[in-house]
This record gives sequence, structure tokens and C-alpha cells, in this order.
Amino acid sequence: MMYDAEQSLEVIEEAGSSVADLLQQIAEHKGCGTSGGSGKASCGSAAGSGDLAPEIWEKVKNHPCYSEEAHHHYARMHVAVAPACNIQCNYCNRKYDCANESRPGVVSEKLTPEQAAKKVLAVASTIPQMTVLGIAGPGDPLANPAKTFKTFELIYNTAPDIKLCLSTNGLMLPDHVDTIAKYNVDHVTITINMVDPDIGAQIYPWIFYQNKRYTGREAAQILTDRQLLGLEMLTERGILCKVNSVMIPGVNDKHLVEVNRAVKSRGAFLHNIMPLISAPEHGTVFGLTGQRGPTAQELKALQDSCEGEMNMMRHCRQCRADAVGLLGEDRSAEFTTDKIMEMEVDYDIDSRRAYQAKVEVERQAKVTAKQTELETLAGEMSDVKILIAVATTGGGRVNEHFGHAKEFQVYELSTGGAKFVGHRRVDLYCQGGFGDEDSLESVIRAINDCAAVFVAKIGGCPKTDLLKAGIEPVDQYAHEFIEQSAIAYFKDYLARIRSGEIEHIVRGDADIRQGAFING
Ligand code: CLF
Ligand code: SF4
Repeated sequence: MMYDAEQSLEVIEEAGSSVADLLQQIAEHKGCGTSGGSGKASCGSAAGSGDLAPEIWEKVKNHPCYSEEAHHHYARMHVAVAPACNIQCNYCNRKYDCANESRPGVVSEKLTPEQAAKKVLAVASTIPQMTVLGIAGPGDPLANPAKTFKTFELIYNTAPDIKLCLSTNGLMLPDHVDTIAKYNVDHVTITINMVDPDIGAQIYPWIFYQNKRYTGREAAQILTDRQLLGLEMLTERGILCKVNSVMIPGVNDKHLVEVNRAVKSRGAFLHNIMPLISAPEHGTVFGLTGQRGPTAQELKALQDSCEGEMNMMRHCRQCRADAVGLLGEDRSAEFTTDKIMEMEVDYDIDSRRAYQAKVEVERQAKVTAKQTELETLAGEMSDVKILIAVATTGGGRVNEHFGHAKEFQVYELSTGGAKFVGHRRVDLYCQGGFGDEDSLESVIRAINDCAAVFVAKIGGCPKTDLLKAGIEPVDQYAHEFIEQSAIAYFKDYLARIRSGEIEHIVRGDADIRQGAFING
């Protein structure tokens, strides 16, 4: 969004929170609310329904955002039909034609509902593992209800196997709950950054509601009331709700524990705490005032503390409002309006289903391999935990070369097994035949908290530098399943500690690279 001319740049007061304060506060937090809600479920774990009710499992099993496990196999797409917004967030600046920047709110093209419908069919025919259509901006979908619901109607009628998904700031949500239900939109994300209007006033300079502009505390009070009411109305109707929260150190970082309780008690299924994306070149208030985002350790500590009773999403890529593909890849350049208008689209639901059946076979093989490996960990007694970084192009396998990786997936290994805990976007190391030393430094900073990096292949030079930095390059599991390999590695790691071959060292913090992946 271009900033409104009337809007002054507020100086955001530094709340004076230090990492130590935050970690201490998190350490004291005894888990989030325990009553109400959809309950703790297994969406982040395996390709099985776990303790989920069958109707919930049906909704999440192939949704790449609602199931961490599914995101290795299934893709989503966004259509940018909703340009306007009715509030201002201090971290947002909506931009068009910005091919080099990737964060929510940035798109290359706005679409009409009819163009969007054609694009969905074109993508679904080309990428059979695309299971979810989301409308997430670049403004707020419910500030553009006619375009948003027209798009859903067109897709609902022509591609009934595609799940419909909506992401909103929640201001207008209570007014649209019935229409959301009517079009079978069974996944709704609400961005809730606060439940305290004093904190809200530091994040939202204004809202526009019922033909009137509100500012400061009053604006934040209206927003939080409407968000929480909308959340309750949706969950009462059985619509699955995810809450996104932007972690803004010194503003709402400690407060997000309270937000977690509030949304859990109102039935939210999943909580996605994301790092603030903030840089001066984005032109946002927070970017211009130098508001920093969290480090990897700060983000993980907060997510861990909220995980007690509620599923935490840790695989969000903070995608563009026109993203296409697996989370972590962007194929939107293949589907520009010019290209899709020329495409002959043959929407063949049977071949999509046949392809997805093959994906399921692979997915199940992965889960079985993990379980089998996990059984071999039984009896291991150790409180050692390590992080590893993995280069992957998807499918849950170690199948990317170190030099070609644009992100690394991070797993935490312990005697409990291998758990996905996040991802790190990096600069490409391989620059067309030679390695870029500056990029290598930034890669090392991004995975500095990891004991090892799993790759399909790696050259001699980066290997040496990684070893110097205390990160072990591991290519022995090339093309194998990630979690099975990680558990095998961890068993060996414990054995090497016991034999005195290595010493377990607690690693330091790592950088979170600003912005999500863009196809370069
Ligand atoms: Fe899109 Fe959002 Fe639906 Fe997913 S994204 S509307 S729930 S289909 Fe997903 Fe992207 Fe994160 Fe959003 S990774 S920004 S959480
Ligand atoms: Fe930007 Fe979304 Fe906030 Fe609107 S609600 S200002 S589009 S981040």
C-alpha cells in the first residue's frame, strides 16, 4: 500500500524489551489457555489423522498451511483480486509490479474475478498437487467483498475439488460470516496482533469503519472487538480458523502469549506467529523507524512457549498475494495474465485425483520410514537437542544441492524424533558456475544455530567453510526422506558423543532473512 498522504509517520516507542527479558518471560509462561478451542491436534506431525476428528482431518490433510506435513507435497495459490484495505498496519506497504520483493501485500498484477477464475483452472491443470485457492490481498479480501465472493463463486462452481481459503484483518468479518459459509470457504485466517488496544495503537495508526476514520486506542479497540467476535462466529459454524500474528520485538512480543490464550479459548485451530518483515526500502512505518524483527531464537522461543495446548504453524513463508506453488517456491511468473489468457485449459478432475493418489503413496511411504527409524531410537536416554538445516525441493526428501538452495528447512532433533521448526531463506550460493563468498557468509549466518546441513550434493569450498563455522555438511542421505535420515543422523550423533569422537556444543543464534522467496 502506498501510504496515505494524511498519515504521519509515528515514532514507535521502543518498549525496551531485551532478548533476555523475552526469554525469561517465556520461561515463566506455563503454556497457553487450556479450555475451549479445537484442542491440541496432530496437524503438525504426520500423514495420519492422529487425534483429529475425521471431519477436521478431511479439511486439513491436503492444506499446505494447515498441515506442516502436507506442505511438502501440496501447493496453494493466491489470486490478487482484493486491492483495497480498510485499516493501516505499520508493517504494510502494498506495492505492484515489484518482482524483486516478496512479502504479503506485494503483487505484480491485479485480477478481475473472471481472470482469477481462469488462472485457477490454468494452474490447477498444470500443477495437479495445487489443492487450495486463497484470497489474501494485496489489500483485505473483506474490504473488497464483491470481488472476493464473486471469485469464490466462480471457483466453487467450476473446480469443486479445490479448497477455498481466506485471509483477513477481521474488521469486517462479523458481517460476512454467512457468505463465507455459503461458498464453503472452510479455512479462514485472521491476523490478530493484539488484544490490548494500547498495544494495538502502536501497530495500527487508523482504521476505516462504518464510513468513519478512527485512530489510536479507539481504532484498536474496535478492531480487536471485531476480530474476536468474527473468530467466535466462525468457529461456532465449524469453519476452521487460523490466527496469524506478527511478532514485533518490544511492541507485542510478550503480549502474543496473551493473544494465544485469547484465540485458543475462542476455538482457533492453529496459531501462526510470524517474524516482522521490516527494512527501510519497504517504505513501511516500522521499516522507516528502524523497528527490528525477531532473531531465529526469539521467534522459536515464543512459538515453543505457546505450543503447550495449541498447534503452532512454523512453516509459513509469508507469501505474496499472488503466490503460486509449494510454500517456499514461487511459480507465479509462469501464470501471468497474458499467458493464462492464451492457455487452453482442460480441467480434468480425474487426472488431478489420479496424480494426488500417487502423491499419497509417496507420503505414506515417508511416514512409514520415519516410524520405523523412530523405533530404533527407543531406549536412547539423552536430553541433547540439535537443529539441522535441510536443502530440499519438496516431497519430504533431501534433494537439493547446497549451492542451489534458496531456503533451508530446519528440524529439531531429540530422542523424541525429528520435528520441523522453521525455514531460513538464503541467497543463492551458486552463481552460475562459481560460488559467491558473500552469499556463503549469509547462508552461515542463517543456519548458524544448526549443527549440520543436509544436502544432496556440496562442493569442496563451502564444505570447508561450513566445517570452520562448526556446521557439519552431510551428503550421505542424498534423495532419502528427511525425517528418517535426520533420526538416523541423530542416533549416530549421540553415539559419537558417547565415544568421545565429538563434543556436543550448544549453537548460537541465527539471522532471519527478511521477506519470502521469490522466483529469481
Ligand atoms: Fe493462502 Fe493463507 Fe490460505 Fe495459506 S497462505 S490464504 S492459509 S492458502 Fe500460508 Fe502463505 Fe503463510 Fe498465509 S504460507 S502467508 S499462512
Ligand atoms: Fe496491509 Fe493487510 Fe494491514 Fe491492510 S490489513 S494494511 S493489506 S497488512
